[in-house]
Amino acid sequence: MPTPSMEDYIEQIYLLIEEKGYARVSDIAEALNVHPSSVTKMVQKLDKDEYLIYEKYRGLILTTKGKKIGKRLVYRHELLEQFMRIIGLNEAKIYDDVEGIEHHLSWEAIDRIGDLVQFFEEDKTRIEVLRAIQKVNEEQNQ
Ligand SMILES: [Mn+2]
Repeated sequence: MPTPSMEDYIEQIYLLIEEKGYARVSDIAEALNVHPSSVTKMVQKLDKDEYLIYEKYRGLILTTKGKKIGKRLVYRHELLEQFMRIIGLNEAKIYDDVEGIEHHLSWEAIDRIGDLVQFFEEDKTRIEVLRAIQKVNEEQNQ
């Protein structure tokens, strides 16, 4: 099982490859706001654990195992953003809150949140009902 930090790297590498076709150490460093030497170190560890293949001058590619987990990590992040949006969290807080919790939920919890997101998406009036409750609660808190 990858650690939270390994998950962040695999997730970003997967996204970069999806968006640009490749993931350079400098791009990963920028995306994760870390020093390139930290990226090199982590990439070597991910290579050793068979999530990717890293060749110093040729760049890196995800293995089948790396792609599979990368895809799930990106899905998890997007699902949690969708969940935060549904529950009415302020847009400015969504990214950081998802980054804060995503590594600490079980896959079972992710699946159940998936059910809940589906419940709201299938009938948008459900979101309106939730907003009405929130409006009342907010007024009471003032
Ligand atoms: Mn994330």
